[in-house]
Amino acid sequence: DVLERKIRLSEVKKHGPTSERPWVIRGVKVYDITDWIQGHPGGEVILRAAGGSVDPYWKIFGIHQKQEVYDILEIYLIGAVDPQDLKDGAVPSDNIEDPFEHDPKRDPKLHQHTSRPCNAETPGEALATFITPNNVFYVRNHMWVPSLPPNTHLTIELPDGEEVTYTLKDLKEKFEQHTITSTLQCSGNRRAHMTSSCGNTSGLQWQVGAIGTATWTGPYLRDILSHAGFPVSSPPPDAKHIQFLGHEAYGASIPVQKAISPNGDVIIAHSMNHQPIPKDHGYPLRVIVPGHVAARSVKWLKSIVISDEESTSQWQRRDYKCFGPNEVGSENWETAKSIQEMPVNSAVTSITPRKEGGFLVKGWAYSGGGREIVRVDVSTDDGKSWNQATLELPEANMGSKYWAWKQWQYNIDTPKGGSTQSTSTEKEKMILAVKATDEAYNTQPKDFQPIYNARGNLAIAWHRVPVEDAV
Ligand code: MTE
Ligand code: MO
Repeated sequence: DVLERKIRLSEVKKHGPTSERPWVIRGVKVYDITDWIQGHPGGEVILRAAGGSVDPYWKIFGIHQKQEVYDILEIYLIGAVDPQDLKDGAVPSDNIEDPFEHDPKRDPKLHQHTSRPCNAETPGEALATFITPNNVFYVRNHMWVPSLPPNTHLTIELPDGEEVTYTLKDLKEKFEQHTITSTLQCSGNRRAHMTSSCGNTSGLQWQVGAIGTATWTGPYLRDILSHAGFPVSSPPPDAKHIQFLGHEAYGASIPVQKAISPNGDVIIAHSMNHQPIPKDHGYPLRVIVPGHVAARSVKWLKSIVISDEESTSQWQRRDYKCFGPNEVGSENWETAKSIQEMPVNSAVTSITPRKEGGFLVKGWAYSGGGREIVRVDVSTDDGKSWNQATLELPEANMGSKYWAWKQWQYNIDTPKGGSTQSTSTEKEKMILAVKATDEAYNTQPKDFQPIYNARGNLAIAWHRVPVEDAV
């Protein structure tokens, strides 16, 4: 019986991520995963746990809490942890690595949905400014925050398999630097609104703050690819996707056209609002794909692969796709398109009573693909009549297209004029509704039901708010 082999924790520790034969512990059993790494669906991420317990990592990925996964692992069983090293029959917790040990402290003003991994949205006040300050920029982490030295390397893998590596210094000094202002929005922004209209969606219940705008600085990806030897003006036909891999194992990809287009403005950023990118947002390097869903703007960027296929990560092949309202449990993940450019969306972020009566309403509006917001319509009777909000026109260098949101304002005068406080019945009647239109004249649907999808992605119906909810 293999379990008769007793293995000391100190011995397991020697079989860490860089050893020739990496081992992991699950419960009190020890496994040699060397031959599994190639076949592990999550790739090399499992090495993060090598030399110690895999349990805290597998807790993060619910996908592992299945018998079939445990059965696979059982193939690689080599022994049990020596009872001398156990406490109450388990590996003592001070011997178990905490995946989140390098996570930074977060600003208490962020509205946290989860802390491990950190998922936190930008508070209303911070959504009212064109540039979102770094400390309150929303955080969407699928895993832990990797701790990286300032001079990590970025590797580019060309279609023929050749690799070219750049240091951060190279990226800052060998290439022309570009600064562009771009919005990032999570595909799940406003999911909570879809849930309250339709009853049920799975995923983080974001309100209106999984969006933000920052100024990003770094070289163009196009220039780096070209320098590495990729013919950006005449790409070979089998070079179809640019895959990005993060240091903690997150991965995603974009079509090659977006990466090489002189109007794509894809940046390998080292600065966010003229500061080194904060840890939560990808320190020291992240890709910024303006106009696309933020899921493609991979943080803690480790490598870039030019490929004939999309990234094989679950974040490319599964999570960020959309389906018809009836396709619940019958989703065809193979044929559905990955979300790339974002559709038009808008939201109310604050309703403030004015001294002179009435209310000042503020919000944002954004569309993907560099399509500028051209109009925001506001109704105070749930869509029977409409007026236009005032759009703010900030001065910002967005590069070749309109990559940022627009802030808007709208004044609601007190119904029937005069009184400082509207009566409660007047307020009850007042349902504020907002919709935006982009330069392609795309606009938002009225209701969530026809765009319902079980994952709650792309929640873009009119934002409707009873004014009595004003804060
Ligand atoms: N990159 C890595 N490496 N890991 C991640 O978890 N999350 C993605 C994207 N890039 C993610 C990532 C998603 S879904 C979003 S919405 C944005 O990063 C969030 O970026 P932010 O945290 O800087 O706001
Ligand atoms: Mo996201």
